[in-house]
Amino acid sequence: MAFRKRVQSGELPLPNHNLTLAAVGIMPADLVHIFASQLMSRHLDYAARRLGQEKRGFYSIGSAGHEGNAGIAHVYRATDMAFLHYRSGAFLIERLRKKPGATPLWDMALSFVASAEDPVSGGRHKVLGSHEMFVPPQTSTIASHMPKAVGTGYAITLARMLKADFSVVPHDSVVIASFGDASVNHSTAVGALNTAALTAHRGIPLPILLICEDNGIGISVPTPRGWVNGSYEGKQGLHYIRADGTEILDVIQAAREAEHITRERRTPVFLHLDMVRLMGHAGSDVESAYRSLSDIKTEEDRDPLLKTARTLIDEEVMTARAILDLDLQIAERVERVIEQACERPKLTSAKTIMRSIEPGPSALNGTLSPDLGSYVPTSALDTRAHKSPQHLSRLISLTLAGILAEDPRAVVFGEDVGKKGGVYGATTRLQTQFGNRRVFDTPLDEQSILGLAIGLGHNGFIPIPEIQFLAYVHNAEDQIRGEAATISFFSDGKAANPMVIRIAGLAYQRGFGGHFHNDNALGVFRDIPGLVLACPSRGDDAVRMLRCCYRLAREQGRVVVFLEPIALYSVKDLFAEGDGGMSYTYNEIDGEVLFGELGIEDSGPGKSRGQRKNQKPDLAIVSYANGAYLSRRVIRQLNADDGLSVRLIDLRWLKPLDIEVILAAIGTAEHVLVVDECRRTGSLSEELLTGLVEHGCKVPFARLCALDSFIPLGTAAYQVLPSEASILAASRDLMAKTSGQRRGEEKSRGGEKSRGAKKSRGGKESRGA
Ligand SMILES: Cc1ncc(C[n+]2csc(CCOP(=O)(O)OP(=O)(O)O)c2C)c(N)n1
Repeated sequence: MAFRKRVQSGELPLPNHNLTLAAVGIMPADLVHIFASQLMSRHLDYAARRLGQEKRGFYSIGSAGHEGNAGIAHVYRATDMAFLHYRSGAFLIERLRKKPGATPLWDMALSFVASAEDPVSGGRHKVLGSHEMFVPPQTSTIASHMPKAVGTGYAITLARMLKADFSVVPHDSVVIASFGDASVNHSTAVGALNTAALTAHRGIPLPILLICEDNGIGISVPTPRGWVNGSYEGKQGLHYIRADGTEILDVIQAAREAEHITRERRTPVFLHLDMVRLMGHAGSDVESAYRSLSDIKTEEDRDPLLKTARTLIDEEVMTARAILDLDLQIAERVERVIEQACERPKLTSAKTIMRSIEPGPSALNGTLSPDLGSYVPTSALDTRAHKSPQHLSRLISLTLAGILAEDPRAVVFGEDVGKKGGVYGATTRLQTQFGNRRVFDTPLDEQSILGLAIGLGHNGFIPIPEIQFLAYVHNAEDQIRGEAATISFFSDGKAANPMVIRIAGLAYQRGFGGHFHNDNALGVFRDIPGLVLACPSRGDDAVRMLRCCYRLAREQGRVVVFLEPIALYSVKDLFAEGDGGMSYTYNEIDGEVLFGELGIEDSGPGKSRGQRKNQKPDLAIVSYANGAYLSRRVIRQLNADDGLSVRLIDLRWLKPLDIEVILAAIGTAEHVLVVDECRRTGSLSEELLTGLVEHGCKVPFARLCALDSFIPLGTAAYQVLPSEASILAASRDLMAKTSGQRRGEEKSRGGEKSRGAKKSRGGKESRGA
């Protein structure tokens, strides 16, 4: 092995600095400790590569060449939360070894071989992480961890300002994020770095160390020389420090300076470390395909292990012999540990794999917390609002006030939620009541908003971020999909990113048209494992559902999306002007809607209270949000004009859908119409109808969806959305067809075969408009 040969022969790279242990202020024993971490990381890389070749290990991207980052782990405290680049293995090992009795090699080996005993992900992925040592597990998406690292920095500041006793890390902590040089160009990184700089520029303390581990290349594409320093040296709001990441004394010296600035001055530092990438990008990478051999050789000459060995020898801390002995000893230990880890059990059941992502409805049912609604306001204005009928958006702000009052961990933030009280008034007066630390405006960047939510959750808060419009969540989708929602999976349930993301969305707005403010697609949430999607269609439900959503986040660590139908925000009446059918008095709304609980409303002839139980509804309309609102109005007509008894089933909880519960609610209804205001393709009605069919539902059904169109301006929108007219028509159509069908069946029972009868059963889909 080149390392051993060169230590033996004394052919070690010359130092490019004149630092000494004494000048840097590091004890010899500490340097030996760091060196051992570097060696462990390197030998784990060798082992991972070998395991990959033997098809016994997985995902062999390594840390070789980046081991200088162990010096940063040495300088920073074990409670400084770290979101790591996938090449920060040596950092992690040095961090883990700060804990007495730690077994970093064993822990990491279990992760490499995907053993179910892996203490971090439980065998789900090779991750760099440790719950106990404040390293949230991180896998491979580059830059996606940076918004949450910035968010965690803010969360530390906020906890300190609020003197929060629930803070996970000490109030003088710093957060650390490492990333590669090509990653710096990712818009997620650019956004996070910008938010960090902007926060500092606004004079808000932000204790964050941003480490660019610059090896000059991203897979095969070189980063232009001078690009990273040219972009970040002297950038407003960021303190830039550069060091040779292959020289351990240089790293330690830079880390000490960075530590002082981040911890004492609480200012973001951009630490730019020049690294080398050894052994190619990953296990299967043939580096010689895109890099000259002489370039590869030059890099190898800068091997940080050779350089630490040289420093140890020059400073007479270790002899070459002792270094070789230590290397051999670690190599053998890694070998042993890896072989043992290969024997440990793997994950073998879907149930175990998924145990940390399945919401547990039963855990919440029956344990109402009326305390979330018991807030008594002090101002006359708010008292009046509590006691008088209010529309949806005001009821939401009153509910948020109740939550903020009851739980000091709750924080509300987003674009314009502060002074303005939200574009539609859903956060009205919250900042006045709870101050600008608990209710605040954020920069105009959805990734930063959601990253902040994740970061706040990491430090003990229960964040309630707002995304201004549904269409704009797509700008930041990965922060939900790839980050917030995955952490319980990759940590085997040891970590969570609790949050209730409030999103104003869906169509039917009058006066503020066009696609982006009326987006009607939920597909982005529907396939995210573990995510809960709630969507009320009336104000009293919104209050009671939002309370439950908050508890799902607080008590189960769930990522919850609370989708608020914009078009219903200020609707006061249901059937006629002044009837107040969509207005509710907050003080009269008790408790919660349980997770998964449907809204069931029966109406029509013979549907008086006493008779309901035994009557078969002629029709069940299954809907949600605006669809439920429009259906309520149509149902009144169906009751009065058509003499039909109708059951409205308001889904309320759009993900997960519990088909058995929905089937039970349909009960004995003779027809089912699904009214889904979202686009036909990818809409939840696809899943709903598939589920009904799979469960053997024999009731004739039809589906009314929005068309696969974007939403145009003005009244043209109604051409592509379900409307009262189309709901009415679809209901009548369904009833008429099936009565025709029944007549046919009766005929065929009388001896005459009807070919059409069977075919029409099961319901032909209706079109949207
Ligand atoms: C968002 C995203 N896009 C693409 C990739 C595929 N990918 C993995 S590593 C990498 C290069 C990263 O280079 P750099 O940031 O310089 O880090 P290095 O690997 O050199 O340490 C790419 C493109 C990814 N993991 N994530």
